[in-house]
Amino acid sequence: MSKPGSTVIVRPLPHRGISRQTLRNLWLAIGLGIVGCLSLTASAEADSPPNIVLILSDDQSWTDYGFMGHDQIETPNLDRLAANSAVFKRGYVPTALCRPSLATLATGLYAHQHKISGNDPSPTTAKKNSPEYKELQAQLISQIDRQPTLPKLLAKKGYLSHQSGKWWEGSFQRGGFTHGMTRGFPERGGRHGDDGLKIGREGMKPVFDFVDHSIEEEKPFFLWYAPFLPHTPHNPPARLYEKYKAKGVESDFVARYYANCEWFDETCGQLIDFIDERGLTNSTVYYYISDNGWIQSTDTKKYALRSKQSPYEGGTRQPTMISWQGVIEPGERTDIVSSIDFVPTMLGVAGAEIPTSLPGINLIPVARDGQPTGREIIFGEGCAHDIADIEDPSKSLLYRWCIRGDWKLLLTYDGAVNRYNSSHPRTERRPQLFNLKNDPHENKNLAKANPDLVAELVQEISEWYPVSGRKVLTKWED
Ligand SMILES: [Ca+2]
Repeated sequence: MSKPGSTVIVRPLPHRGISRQTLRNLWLAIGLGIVGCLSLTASAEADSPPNIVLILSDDQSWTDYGFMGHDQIETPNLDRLAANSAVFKRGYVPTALCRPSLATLATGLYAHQHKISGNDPSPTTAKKNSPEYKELQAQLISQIDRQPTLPKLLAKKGYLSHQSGKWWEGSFQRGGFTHGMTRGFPERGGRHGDDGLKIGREGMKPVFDFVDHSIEEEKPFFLWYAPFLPHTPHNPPARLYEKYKAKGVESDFVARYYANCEWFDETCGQLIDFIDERGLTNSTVYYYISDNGWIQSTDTKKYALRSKQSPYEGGTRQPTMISWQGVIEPGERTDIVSSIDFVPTMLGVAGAEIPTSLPGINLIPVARDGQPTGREIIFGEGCAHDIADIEDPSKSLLYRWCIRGDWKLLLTYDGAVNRYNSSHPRTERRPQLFNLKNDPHENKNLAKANPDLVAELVQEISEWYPVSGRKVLTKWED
């Protein structure tokens, strides 16, 4: 946002008692750069940076939205958000599993860095519910204490922050939230959210009360809105289930999942409308993503292969939206982005320093007006649901992948799986190379025909970070 030259310090007025139109015009002026030759360090110097709302879906495939072209699932509220957003249809999460994916959003780090690489300590290392196992659970949560999480960093800029929905790292305070719903491990039901999981499914009051509290306190706020939706249980209101049956969805399991997607969308609409009714739309930045994919099995409650937990697109691809009315020009962006960008982007929004140790980038310039990101490649990794060694994620390493342009290379490792073996058949141990433009569902492995490209991308993955002690095939072998 800033250019060389004389600096004008822009100080948006406190939230209460200002004209919304004034604020809107101010951000509009900043966004469009129509303030002549004067430079602006708007958020960096602002007394009151914008509010931040993370809307985090849980277990939803990249295809399953109206704005992504689904022909049956209705998501009118997220479609409305998309119409007001920079939409990155080629967004990704680096891991396709709830807990590591959420930890990445909280820390801005990859799983091998924050070390919360799976959902649970492996029950093969200590019997579940034994004192030894509880000790491992506590050890895993303690990883979050070592990280300067986004709520902690935003607190330094005067933000209040609220956790609702999914949260695995103990109580909300452990993540640095000032307010929240989850009591967390070792409390009963504290594995992944306890009371937090009521949000959306049982109303929005805790979030709305927190927003009003922040207005009262005249402080900017950060909302972690991560409802347990469309995640199982797929128990939607009957009106929604019947709607999808009436549309001709044959499988009851699929109809329930589709209905849960719309149920989730309804709660997003309630949140967006509430913020608008409070006059905060133009002083609020929205970031939208899902933590991992889900492809509903047609004849069981479970997910199909190549979705949740998987390094294929059905697990990792996630449309990503950033909305900041008056600043960000809505429209599609073709850049490939990753959820590792969430933390640096929001630190930039808040005018906070972005630690150079973070692997992601601030997406506001590309979101605002399409400036190139300068990044040509993104990376991801998949570790087992059950963590074999809390201090050494490589013991559970199953996959690493990268995407450069239209090409994706996927490498398969021999880390310990423990439970969920059926989610990781690993029937192809050789490199897998896909052209995502021609083959978005990764049906045709082109590795054999393109050895040079495979070697180049293997080199990129090796340089991302070294792995030792794991077997991996990096060349095609007949
Ligand atoms: Ca999930």
